[in-house]
Amino acid sequence: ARTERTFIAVKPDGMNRGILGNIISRFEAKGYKLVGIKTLVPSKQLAEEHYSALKEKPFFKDLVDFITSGPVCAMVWEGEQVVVTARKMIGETNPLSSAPGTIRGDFAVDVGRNVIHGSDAVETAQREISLWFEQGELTAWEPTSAVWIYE
Ligand code: DAT
Ligand code: MG
Repeated sequence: ARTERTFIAVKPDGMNRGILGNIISRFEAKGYKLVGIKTLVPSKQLAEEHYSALKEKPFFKDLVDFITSGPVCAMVWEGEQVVVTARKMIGETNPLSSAPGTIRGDFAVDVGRNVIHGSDAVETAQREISLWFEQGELTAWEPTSAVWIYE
């Protein structure tokens, strides 16, 4: 379970607002391991595939337009129960419902500008990681801190 991985993406609002470093710091400080990171402006095809489960939603077009409107920082983080824990760290989908101390609770107001994406389940994470990253872009490594994070 220490090798569970999740897909995290800081959206164009988070990039433009200069909070990428703060967000990365939270996952690092928690004890999770960064195994993949890159910036890109996603293509419409990638965005539509990423959000394909939402294609019937009324906000789908706005969502795709927004995520393709600027840079995204795509990341893969690894660790014990990282999928569900990252979702807790991110907060509720609607930032006005997100608790203070969560990323959306601290940095966002509108649901359409909620700063960050995180996979909602282990299977979703595997799908999203393979959609956004090639296998060779992911780095298996053992931080020297591991013995101080896991007993
Ligand atoms: P999450 O990003 O918390 O997993 P989701 O998968 O339900 O939420 O939706 C993906 C994104 O779509 C979400 O981050 C913001 C947007 N979105 C969701 N619900 C919305 C709504 N009711 N109105 C506008 N945008 C919405
Ligand atoms: Mg989702």
